[in-house]
Amino acid sequence: MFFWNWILDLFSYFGFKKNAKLLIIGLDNAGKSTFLDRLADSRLAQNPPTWQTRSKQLDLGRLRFTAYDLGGHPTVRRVWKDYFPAVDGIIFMVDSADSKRFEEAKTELDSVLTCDVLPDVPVAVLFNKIDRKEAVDEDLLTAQLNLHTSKTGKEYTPREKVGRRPVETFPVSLVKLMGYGEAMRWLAYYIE
Ligand SMILES: Nc1nc2c(ncn2[C@@H]2O[C@H](COP(=O)(O)OP(=O)(O)OP(=O)(O)O)[C@@H](O)[C@H]2O)c(=O)[nH]1
Ligand SMILES: [Mg+2]
Repeated sequence: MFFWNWILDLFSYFGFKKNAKLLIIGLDNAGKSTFLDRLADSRLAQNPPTWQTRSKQLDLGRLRFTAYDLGGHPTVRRVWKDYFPAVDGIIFMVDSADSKRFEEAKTELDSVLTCDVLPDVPVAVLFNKIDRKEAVDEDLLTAQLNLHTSKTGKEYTPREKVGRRPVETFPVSLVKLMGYGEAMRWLAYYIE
C-alpha cells in the first residue's frame, strides 16, 4: 500500500493523474447539467433537457475526473446501466424541493443501488436546490428515500472499515454554490 501510494505521488508529481469516470444521474430537472457546468466554471447557464450524453474533465488532487451527464428523462434513463461497469463513482441528484417526485426518485435510486452490474463504487446522493423555500431538509429526505441504513458517513472512514459500498447524502445548492465541493472531496477520497 505504501509503495503504491508512493508511485501515485510520483506520478502526480510529474503531472500524471489517475483517471476516474464519474456518472451524474437522477430524474429529469434535478440539476445534473447545471452541476456539470458548475464543475467546469461558476457561471449559471440554462440547459435544455439533456438527450445526449455530455462530459467534462476536471482535476481534483491526484484524480482527473471525467464526469458524464446522462440526462434523466424516462427514455434516456435506460442507458444509465450501460455505463455502470466502467465507472469509478456515481452522483445521484435529487431535487429536494420537488416532494411530488420523491417516490419516483427513490425507485430510480433503489434500482441503481441494487443493480448487479454496478461495481462497489461510492455513490454520493446530492439533495439539490436547498436554496428553495420548499426544500425538504436532509434528515427528512433521507427518510423519504429510505437511505438511513445505506449511508456510511460523511467522515473519511477507510474503505476496509466501511466494509460495503460507500453511500452518503449531501445538501447542495448549485445556485448558491453550496455543498458540492464536500461531495466531490468525499468521492475523491473513496476513488483514490
Ligand atoms: N433554485 C435552484 N434551481 C436550480 C439549482 N440547480 C439547478 N436548478 C435549476 O433546475 C432546472 C433544471 O436543471 P438542469 O441542470 O437542466 O436539470 P437536469 O437534471 O440536467 O435535467 P434533464 O437534462 O432534463 O435530465 C434549471 O432551471 C436549473 O437552473 C439549484 O441549486 N437551485
Ligand atoms: Mg440535463
